[in-house]
Amino acid sequence: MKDRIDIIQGDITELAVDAIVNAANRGLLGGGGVDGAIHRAAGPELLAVCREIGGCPTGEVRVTKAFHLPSTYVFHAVGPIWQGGNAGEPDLLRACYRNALDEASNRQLGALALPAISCGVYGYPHQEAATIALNEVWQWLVGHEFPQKVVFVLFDQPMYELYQRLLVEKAKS
Ligand code: AR6
Repeated sequence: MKDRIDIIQGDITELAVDAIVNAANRGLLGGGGVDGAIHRAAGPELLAVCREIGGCPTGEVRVTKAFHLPSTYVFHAVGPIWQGGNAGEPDLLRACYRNALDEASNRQLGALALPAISCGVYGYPHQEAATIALNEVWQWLVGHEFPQKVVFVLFDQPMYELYQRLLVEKAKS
């Protein structure tokens, strides 16, 4: 599976892939972090269609076009806010990844790019979140042809190195 997973450091808004995933909030009306960057780069048309959608529960995903972004779609995933770990956060984070992968699979997409959902403002511990992300993607790819490739896009170097290390460990196990 390792050959179907890429880990890069960078800005997800610059990727010309089939779909990028946004770490959104339940209102779907933009915000800071990767959400803010995606809305700025996509343009006001994105906010208009998000407003029509009218929100999204935690753990679920809503799909829009990507407008001025170089990708084709934006999958808006709402990650859990970290509250100490006993409020269902792991299941909700797993659901985000699975629902995004399911949308990519249904559309038979080539490449899906994922940020570190919940690892910024939402405060999810990085190692736990990265382990969930890699496990869910790995498991999905074992059982599905699509998406053909998953690209984890990490904004900063420590997060990039964490994902690299965990993927090497996963590939050995
Ligand atoms: N490309 C890739 N990753 C990025 C980018 C980028 N351009 N910008 C930031 N990151 P966050 P969350 C990383 O806070 O924790 C927003 O206000 C960042 O370094 O964007 O799920 C929303 O509107 C971090 O590792 O998302 C919600 O209200 C990761 O993306 C709330 O924040 C996620 O950080 C969602 O919080």
